[in-house]
Amino acid sequence: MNLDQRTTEYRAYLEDCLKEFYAQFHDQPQKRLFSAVEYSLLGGGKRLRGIFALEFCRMCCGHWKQAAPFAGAVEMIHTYSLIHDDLPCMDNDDFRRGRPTNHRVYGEGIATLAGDALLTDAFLLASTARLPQPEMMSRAIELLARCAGSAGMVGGQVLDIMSEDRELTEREVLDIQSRKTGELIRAACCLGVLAGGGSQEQLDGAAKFAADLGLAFQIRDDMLDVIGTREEMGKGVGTDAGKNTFVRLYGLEACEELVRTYTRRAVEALEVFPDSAYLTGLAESLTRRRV
Ligand code: GRG
Repeated sequence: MNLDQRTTEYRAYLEDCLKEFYAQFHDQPQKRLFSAVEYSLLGGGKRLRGIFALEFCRMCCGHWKQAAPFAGAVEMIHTYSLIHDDLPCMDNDDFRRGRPTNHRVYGEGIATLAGDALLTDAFLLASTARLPQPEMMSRAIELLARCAGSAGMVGGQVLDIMSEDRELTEREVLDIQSRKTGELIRAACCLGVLAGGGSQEQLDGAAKFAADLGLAFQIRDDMLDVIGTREEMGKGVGTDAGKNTFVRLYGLEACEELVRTYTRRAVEALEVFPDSAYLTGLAESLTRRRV
């Protein structure tokens, strides 16, 4: 197993699936909407959430392509959250993934609708999955909706906005970030297990991996806002100053140690999978990521 080779293969396959999904709408007259959707969806990104879905499926002995509709769906929901997060009514950011943000190119109205379309279309794509146990489909859709919705990612964003003018406790920051970042990662990992026909024990392992990896990922994200450069990140840095980040809570040095600790815990949760070498390597590489 070569880490870079498998990552490249997964990314290329995901890219094709997403392109193919939107190709079905190419005869529709609302071309500006699809242009805005594709601008953000096919405009780069690490594709980590999609890769998690494909790899968890493979680790459960399913063929990884079985998880493609779920992998595509989580990438679409992730992209919608970034488009909306960048809007003037949210973070008001001008750059994302090395390019002007969606609303800077298409205007706020179309950018908002592109996000709405991506969220809704994600469920259309997810509905095309063919699970080894078809009765698990409703569980999969419920999981995706719960993780992305009001008690998950959107809920985390709301709690974040509501607490902008006060300093949060450690417990509150952990709760908000687990929802904002961790829940969609949990959906990706657990949907991969469902697509691969994994056991309840493997589903629990995937959820535990996601919870710890999500925190490691967000702590590193907060660190990169301080130590990263705009060129590396493809977006503005230093924009979190004064916000309730992990760096504010613990300081840079302790954050570095925490990223390693949460990553180690995430990797430990993979013991219920027979071949977790690729995912272990990927998780460890994220502790050093610069983007
Ligand atoms: C419903 C109006 C409305 C807004 C929703 C839910 C939401 C907006 C925003 C929260 C999601 C968010 C921006 C969380 C931060 C997670 C995070 C670390 C994003 C960056 O992920 P990467 O590094 O990005 O995986 P790439 O570009 O590589 O895909």
